[in-house]
Amino acid sequence: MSKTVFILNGPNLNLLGKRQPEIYGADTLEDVAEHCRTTAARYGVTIDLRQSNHEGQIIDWIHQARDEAAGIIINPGAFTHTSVAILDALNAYDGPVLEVHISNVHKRESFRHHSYVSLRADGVIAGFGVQGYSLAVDRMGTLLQS
Ligand code: CA2
Repeated sequence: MSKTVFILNGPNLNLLGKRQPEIYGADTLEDVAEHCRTTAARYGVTIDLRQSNHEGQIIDWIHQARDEAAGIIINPGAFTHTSVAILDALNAYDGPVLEVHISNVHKRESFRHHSYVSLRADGVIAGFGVQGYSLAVDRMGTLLQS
């Protein structure tokens, strides 16, 4: 049976491709899902991409991943910088975790420089635009092969 990777997206990322293209680009989350599926197919991996504006929903999905996902790729949006609860949920997950940010958070306001999720993430990608998701899938495919 093929391995499933959850790609979890936090608040406001449903607006991807619809607002602020100068920061986040023109691709929608559906475009991102399609690119990720193309990359994942090379590794025989299935992608399950989800987005929520609600912290508790993201935590429930991380718990679900304990039984259903071989790895998690997460862009927690603004929860990156605030959520100890998401960090705690990820700490209870055994598989590889990769953190993605579309923008280069280190080039932006100082409150975006700290990430709670990075304390758990096995790798972090920032500032590669939405291509960062496909790069993370590539890395996840490699990690799941070994
Ligand atoms: O760069 C990233 O991927 C972020 O995780 C995006 C978050 C931001 O709070 C983080 O600091 C960095 C914001 C997501 C908002 O997404 C939008 C997309 C299109 C239009 C408006 C918002």
